[in-house]
Amino acid sequence: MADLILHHYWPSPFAHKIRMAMGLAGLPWTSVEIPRVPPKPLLLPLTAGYRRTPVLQVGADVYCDTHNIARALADTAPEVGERLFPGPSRGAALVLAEWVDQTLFPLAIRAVMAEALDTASPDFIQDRGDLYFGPGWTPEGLRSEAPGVILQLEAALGRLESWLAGLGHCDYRELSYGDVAAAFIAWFLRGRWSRGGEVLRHYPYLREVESALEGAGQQPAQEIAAEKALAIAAQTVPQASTGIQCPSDLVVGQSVGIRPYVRSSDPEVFGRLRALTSDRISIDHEARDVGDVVVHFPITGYQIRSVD
Ligand SMILES: N[C@@H](CCC(=O)N[C@@H](CS)C(=O)NCC(=O)O)C(=O)O
Repeated sequence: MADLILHHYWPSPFAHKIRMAMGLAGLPWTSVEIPRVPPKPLLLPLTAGYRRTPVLQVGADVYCDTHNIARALADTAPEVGERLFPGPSRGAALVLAEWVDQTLFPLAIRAVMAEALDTASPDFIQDRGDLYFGPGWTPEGLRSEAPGVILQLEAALGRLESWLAGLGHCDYRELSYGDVAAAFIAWFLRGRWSRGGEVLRHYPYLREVESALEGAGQQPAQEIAAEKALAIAAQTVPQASTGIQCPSDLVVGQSVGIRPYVRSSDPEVFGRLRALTSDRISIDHEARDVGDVVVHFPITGYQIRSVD
């Protein structure tokens, strides 16, 4: 198997989730550090314009979004899949991970950003506000909603705690990707929100999962420059198969547009459909410096349309 190259920056909570997942899976990985804000000229040729973090590159196959990346990691070998999703834990882990990202993270990012309004650079605030809250958001609105958001955040953390309390883990009897998906929120709140440490004291099961995964996967096997990662893509042939494997009107070779199904400033990404399954869409993309690559997105959380 080609090296697992993670395009990321260290403070990214979603990248932290994938670093922990690779640690739990026992997978060595290669680090490429990318900028925290656009422009990202050495990332976008690989992703057809998708700008979020992290992105996993395996040769000339490029996986966007952590849910998609987690499944790609699990598919690298049966024993890796078993470490990420032991026994029957896969369904619970993926459902919990999606709930964390769709319900808990939007509350956490609001609490963190409301506080960061006073300290972070205006450019960073504008970029992240547009990305996470969509057009029309205002700093005043974010600030005035913060107390209610924090109440919701604590209620959601309580719900997560009651899930973990059942078995001490997300599911089954060992750590799984579901625990990784819970731990990254704790890592984010503790590190980026002044009240994080105090609030987390009320959730001992979440803290236990957080400490069980502390440090997991945070040491890359090697670090390479982004230029080298592009050259690796250019020298490699994509491995992704071709075909439509679920009921759909879409056909191989047609143009499609893909963008996150949330109010945000994310650009739509375009490409020629190469493969479609019930949980992944793969497009052919060609760009200078990388040649032909295949970019993979998950289906849930993304809106796909035909643009022919
Ligand atoms: N649904 C995406 C969300 C990823 C995401 O929002 N990542 C943040 C960083 S933690 C991001 O992209 N921030 C803007 C950027 O890096 O340009 C996933 O699961 O990968």
